[in-house]
Amino acid sequence: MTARTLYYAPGACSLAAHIALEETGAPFETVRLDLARGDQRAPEYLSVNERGRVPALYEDGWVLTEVSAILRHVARAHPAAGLMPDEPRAAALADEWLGWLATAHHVAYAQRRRPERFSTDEEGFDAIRARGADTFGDLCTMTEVRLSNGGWALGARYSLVDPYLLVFWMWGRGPALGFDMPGLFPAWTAHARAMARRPAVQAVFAREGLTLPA
Ligand SMILES: N[C@@H](CCC(=O)N[C@@H](CS)C(=O)NCC(=O)O)C(=O)O
Repeated sequence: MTARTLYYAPGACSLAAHIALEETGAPFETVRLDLARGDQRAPEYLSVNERGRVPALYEDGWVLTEVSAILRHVARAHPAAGLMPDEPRAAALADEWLGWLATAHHVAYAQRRRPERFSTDEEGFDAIRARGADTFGDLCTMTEVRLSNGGWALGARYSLVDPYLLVFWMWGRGPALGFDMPGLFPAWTAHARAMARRPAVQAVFAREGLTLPA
């Protein structure tokens, strides 16, 4: 049996990997990092992931980072969990979702929260924050349209995309953006509520100390 440890921070993008692992039913351990305290920059963690970010998945002396890579790896390693579609176009659409979420939603949120990553000119930080919030709002609208037929990201079947979508719904609701997600994005909120009914999601939210979408 593979010995696995997920390094995560509560409510961070690592939440997607955490849910996917829990969905497989296979055992794993967790190490919780406090990003506000700077645990991600401590030498012990930099020896796991030299980039100082979560998530990181440790497996038998091997480390994998990047949310989308961990999601794909976990899904492939546990085909019985049904997280990765076999049909080529469904698999391609899953890849499309993962790429979009990682490069658009996550980056817009980083502009909102971490303008110093995008400019050395402190006078421009407010403009970067505002642009990040606007872009994230536009991305929420586009996500809402894609989910407007109801169901999961890929339609009728649950997949590795759905836990990742939940991360960004949570961030939209969170203090940095404070969007009225149920009022503005009802289809995405229905998706978040469906996620909240899954036992794996409930277990992970309890472990991370998060409040389920209501
Ligand atoms: N491209 C990476 C981004 C990982 C990332 O930025 N993680 C954030 C939490 S969501 C983090 O560790 N931030 C800590 C920091 O920036 O110091 C991925 O998709 O996994």
